[in-house]
Amino acid sequence: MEDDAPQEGVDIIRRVERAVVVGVQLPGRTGADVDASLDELAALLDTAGAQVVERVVQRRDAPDAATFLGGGKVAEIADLVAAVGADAVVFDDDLTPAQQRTLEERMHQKVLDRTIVILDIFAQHASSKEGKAQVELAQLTYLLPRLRGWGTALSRQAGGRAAGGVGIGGRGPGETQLEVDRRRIMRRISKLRRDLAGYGRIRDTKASERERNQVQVAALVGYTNAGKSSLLNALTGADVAVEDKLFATLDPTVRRLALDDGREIVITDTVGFIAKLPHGLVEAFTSTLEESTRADLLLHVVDASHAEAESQILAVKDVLQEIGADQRPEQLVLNKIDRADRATVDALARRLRTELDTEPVLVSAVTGEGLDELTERLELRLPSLRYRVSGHVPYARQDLVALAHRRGTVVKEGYDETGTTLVADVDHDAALELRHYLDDDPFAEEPEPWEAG
Ligand SMILES: Nc1nc2c(ncn2[C@@H]2O[C@H](COP(=O)(O)OP(=O)(O)OP(=O)(O)O)[C@@H](O)[C@H]2O)c(=O)[nH]1
Ligand SMILES: [Mg+2]
Repeated sequence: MEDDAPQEGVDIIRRVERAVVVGVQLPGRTGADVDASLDELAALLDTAGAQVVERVVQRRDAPDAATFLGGGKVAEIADLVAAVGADAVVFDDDLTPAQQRTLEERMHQKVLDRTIVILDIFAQHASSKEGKAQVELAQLTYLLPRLRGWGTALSRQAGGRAAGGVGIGGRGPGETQLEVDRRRIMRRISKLRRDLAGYGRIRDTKASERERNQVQVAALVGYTNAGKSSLLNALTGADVAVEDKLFATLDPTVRRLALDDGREIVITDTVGFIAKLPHGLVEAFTSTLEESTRADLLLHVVDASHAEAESQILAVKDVLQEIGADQRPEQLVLNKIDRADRATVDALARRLRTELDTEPVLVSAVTGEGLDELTERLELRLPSLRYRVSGHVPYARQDLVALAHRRGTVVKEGYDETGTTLVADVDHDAALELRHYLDDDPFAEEPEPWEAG
């Protein structure tokens, strides 16, 4: 029973106000790379409600196995933390549980890494039941190997009542508190995995309904804050919350869009990606992200006004590969062109053309510039012969058989006394014209196209 209790996320960052951030410049990374990544960490902390008071960068050939940084640097940061009155040290790279523990001992202050910051933002923004379960799963997976260092206060908070109410008879003979906590958290993790599998099945059902109705899906994907939700709103008149914050959207939204050729398609908006996206989060959000692996077209939205636009594109491609969506057809959309100067955007588009062999569309979700071109591109890139129809066309309407040949692929054709039996793959409009002679109405579950228009 207790495992069903509603859970609150671990709010580590909300109790951090002033952070010192630490980056390491490893071979192959420039100082500018590290700076850009620290800028992003600062934005993440800001979104999470904490402020960066000091930055430290160390150049190293490799991270130190025990303390990530060198011993001298660790002592220096400990002094700095005391001097500026910081209440946490946040590393831009992931620390192992042992490194984290050692660093906390040496610096006498809370030590966090990028992953826990991202997890915390997700915890603050999750609103649906599924989203909350996904975040909690990711948090507990992160926490489990760190129980020893962070002590029971945190583990109880993270496991909520699952890890909490151990006072009364919770502990078996000879078990340490740590073992009890670990066991309870593992039980909670199994429960969350089961729940999430259930949500996944509901999603499967909806997706296969769409497949049966032959509705095509374009999925908005991209770096966090690129303007995915803004584009969804601009294209479909949806009212998804838009914010100049990272990871504003966690719950997927699905909206219909009528194309000029009469087709109705579906556009989905989902959680954004980021460089060094914690693996546990990807795993926890698999079912949400699978929405993109199924899409007929990925609309990869890029903030063209961002100095790191290109590395963000590559980071998104990495995540797409991780979730198995890298083979989907992809359309790059350079957004926020109202904010960038034209020469910069054109240069970016040119590089993408030569380096990635792709033709980006330039848009602004705010001014509406380029949106017509984007819908045209959607028409072009969504395969149009989506309707497998079969039926019997009377001889008086042989013009329709001709139409099927002209505008589609006829798979099977036969003749009897009254007309032609036909199986064909056709586009939307041809299916509409053939409609009354078909065995099954391909539009049965869609709104009447002329009403929707
Ligand atoms: N100037 C300008 N700002 C934009 C444009 N599109 C989005 N924005 C702004 O960029 C910020 C992020 O927009 P969102 O639509 O929330 O971005 P998102 O990709 O959905 O972000 P997450 O859901 O957080 O991953 C907001 O402040 C938007 O107002 C645009 O074309 N031009
Ligand atoms: Mg969004």
